[in-house]
Amino acid sequence: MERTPIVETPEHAGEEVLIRGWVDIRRDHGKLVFLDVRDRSGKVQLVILPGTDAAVSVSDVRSEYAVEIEGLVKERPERMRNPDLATGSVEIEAKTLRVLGKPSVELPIDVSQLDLGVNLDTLLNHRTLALRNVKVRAIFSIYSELLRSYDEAMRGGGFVEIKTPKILGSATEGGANFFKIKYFDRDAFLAQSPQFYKQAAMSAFERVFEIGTVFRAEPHFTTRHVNEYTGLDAEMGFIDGMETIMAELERTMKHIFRNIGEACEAELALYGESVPDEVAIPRISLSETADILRAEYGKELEGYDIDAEGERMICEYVKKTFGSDLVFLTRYPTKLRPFYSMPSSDDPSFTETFDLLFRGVEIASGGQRIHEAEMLTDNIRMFGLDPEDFGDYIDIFRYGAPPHGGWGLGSERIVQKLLGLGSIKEAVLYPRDVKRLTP
Ligand code: AMO
Repeated sequence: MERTPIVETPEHAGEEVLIRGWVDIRRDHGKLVFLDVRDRSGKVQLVILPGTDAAVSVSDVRSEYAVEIEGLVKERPERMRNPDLATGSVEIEAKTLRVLGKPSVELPIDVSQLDLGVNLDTLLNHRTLALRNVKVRAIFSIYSELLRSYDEAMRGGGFVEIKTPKILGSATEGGANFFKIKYFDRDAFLAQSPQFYKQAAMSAFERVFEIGTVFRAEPHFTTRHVNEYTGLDAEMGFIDGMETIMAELERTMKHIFRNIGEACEAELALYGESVPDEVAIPRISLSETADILRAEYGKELEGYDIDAEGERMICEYVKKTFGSDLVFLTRYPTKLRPFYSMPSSDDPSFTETFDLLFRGVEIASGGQRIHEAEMLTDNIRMFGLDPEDFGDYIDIFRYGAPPHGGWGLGSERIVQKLLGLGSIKEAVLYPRDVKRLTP
């Protein structure tokens, strides 16, 4: 008999089916045994009657056994239906039950509960098992839809997908947040962004995107940093200015949220969350932001350096004033942005750069880049760096490059804020932080 996905069992009422899945939970009622069995499509209740073949083989079956069952799909009386389950209208009367795989240890956590009720460390220590929990799985179903939608939005905009090297001969953007590794008989560095390579690829393909691993040696213990994350990057040429880039990112975010809203309704409902309303994303300059924070919250932005609290405040203000969960903050001071950022033509102490904030947290950084070799060389010097160390990078512009720019978007932060997760680590399958390298 062919396997029937559990979610389709109601279509087979009155027929025999074969299902495979994990035992979620076992309940014994006198001589009757009930099993909730789940597969990747859903969950259904099984009843095992005394005297059947299944009654013999079910004797030692417990939670998380992998099983195969043949049985009769029976309609349940109206009053006994479970409206929360797609399969709540049926029950399967098992005839045979075969154990395909079984736990050989006491399970450290009970994954059949809707809420696991364990702290973050326990959750991550038992990650592989925790992933079987319905709410934990929902995070990664949404994550999967996010990756697919980003890809779709980018291709739809004429962007070519690229993969850039993650083992580098020098630290990409300077700074101290890179990991040094042994590379045969010399040192190498793990890429802390695809920045230079995506600009190089832009100079040939005009529009490129990458979904890739980013390594950051940041010794932070925060709810929004991990040391390895997945960046959603883009770079585009022939722009009119940074507005072209923001418009493209806005289109992309709307596409992502629309898709997640449609494809992941059940997963969002488990968290009582929904995707942001589709309204225009406001653009507010850092100097306007400083005025707003001073007037509304009595907070001063020293040197326009906005901290996590300021980001939360401006998001709260934008939500109540414009009804938007997202906001672009623009024109960051030159000294707070990387050396490749394009200075604003009316005031070179500011740059044509932006951050995109979502529900209180920065999810993307981007901007227009310097595309002239001479200006870039001067800027590198101005930042106290040696142009000799950036020869390959400056070459991109020696060969002729158009006005361009792009963004780096943190995938895990999007999911964290979308579901209201306490820590970004809940949105990473196997997170890496200062202390954690396993599992
Ligand atoms: P930036 O360093 O701001 O910009 O990174 C871009 C986005 O990546 C995410 N992010 C992180 N997520 C999790 N853990 C971390 N430690 C972490 N650090 C950053 C954030 C952030 O907004 N090259 C530029 C981008 C560009 O201009 O194209 C860059 O890397 O969501």
